[in-house]
Amino acid sequence: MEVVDDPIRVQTLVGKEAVPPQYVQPLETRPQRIVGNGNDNDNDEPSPPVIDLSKGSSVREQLERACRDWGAFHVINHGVPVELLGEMRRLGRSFFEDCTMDQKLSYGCDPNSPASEGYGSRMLVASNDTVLDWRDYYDHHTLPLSRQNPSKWPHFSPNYRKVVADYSDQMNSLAEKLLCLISESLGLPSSCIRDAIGEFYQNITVSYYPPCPQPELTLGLQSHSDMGAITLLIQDDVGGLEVLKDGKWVLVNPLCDAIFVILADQTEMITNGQYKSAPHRAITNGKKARLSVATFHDPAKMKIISPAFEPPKYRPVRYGDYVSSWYTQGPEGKRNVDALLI
Ligand SMILES: O=C(O)CCC(=O)C(=O)O
Repeated sequence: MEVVDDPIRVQTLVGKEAVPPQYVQPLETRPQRIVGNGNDNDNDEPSPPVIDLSKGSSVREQLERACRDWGAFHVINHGVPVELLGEMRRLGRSFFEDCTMDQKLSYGCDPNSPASEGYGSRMLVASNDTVLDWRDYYDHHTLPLSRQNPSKWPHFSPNYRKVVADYSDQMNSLAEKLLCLISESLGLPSSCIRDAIGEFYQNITVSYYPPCPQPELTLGLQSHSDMGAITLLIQDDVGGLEVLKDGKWVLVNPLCDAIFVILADQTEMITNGQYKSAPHRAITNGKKARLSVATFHDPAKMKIISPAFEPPKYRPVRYGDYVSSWYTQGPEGKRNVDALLI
């Protein structure tokens, strides 16, 4: 990977009349909707399913349909205290809005080390020529515990580190539960996908999308599918997350107490493509800043991932090699997982 320049913090561009040229998307990837202009969600547009996890035996059937048709869905009655979701959103936003730029930069991540922990602005960018995302973020390395070092997390508020640690625990439990239910929904032993992934490597990324003067030209986050096993995402009420469904971008309506589940590439491979990882992206907003918190659950770099069904449709891959190629070439939708198809 080429050495990238020190990133511009997108927050420092707020107030400009036009976006700098490096943020202008080519015509074919520009958003089709402007959130907040009345065309947020066309009435005929399908919406990702909402699954009530307290509903006992019908949950597996609903999961099966959602995983086959969407690769993404909301869960409610998920067991995570909704106050914790609110606190995570509130403190995440406070880091970006209440800390000075010097305070934030004291946590700056290394722009030349993929997924390095800390405050950053260009995580998914392969080279200096790539169109930039209209996003700043804070990435926390939370699991396994041997990798967790809370002194690398902001401490502008006495609660921040505790909330991140509690949030990590809760997301870990929910991700385990969901992978078990997803295995069962395919007739596999409950622990099948969980065992194939092994110990979770968990990252929590708080993304902050400042108001953008030209939302019609930009993306907050380019189209990608997630690399690992399963992502659990919460957002605020602004809206801007889209998932690709049957070739069309569909807006994911913010549901305050729900958690949005996104299947990632290793789950697609383990299920031999029966369940697909969901391409998604974030669009920007002309007036309001938007916040999301995505919690990624990935295998260890040494883990070899292969399909749990015969005949396999994907070549086995060492997860570390998968990550390297993802960061070297850039995500571009699902090109990395598609490259492993036999
Ligand atoms: O902001 C969002 O809703 C999307 C975040 C996301 O896809 C990511 O962090 O990988």
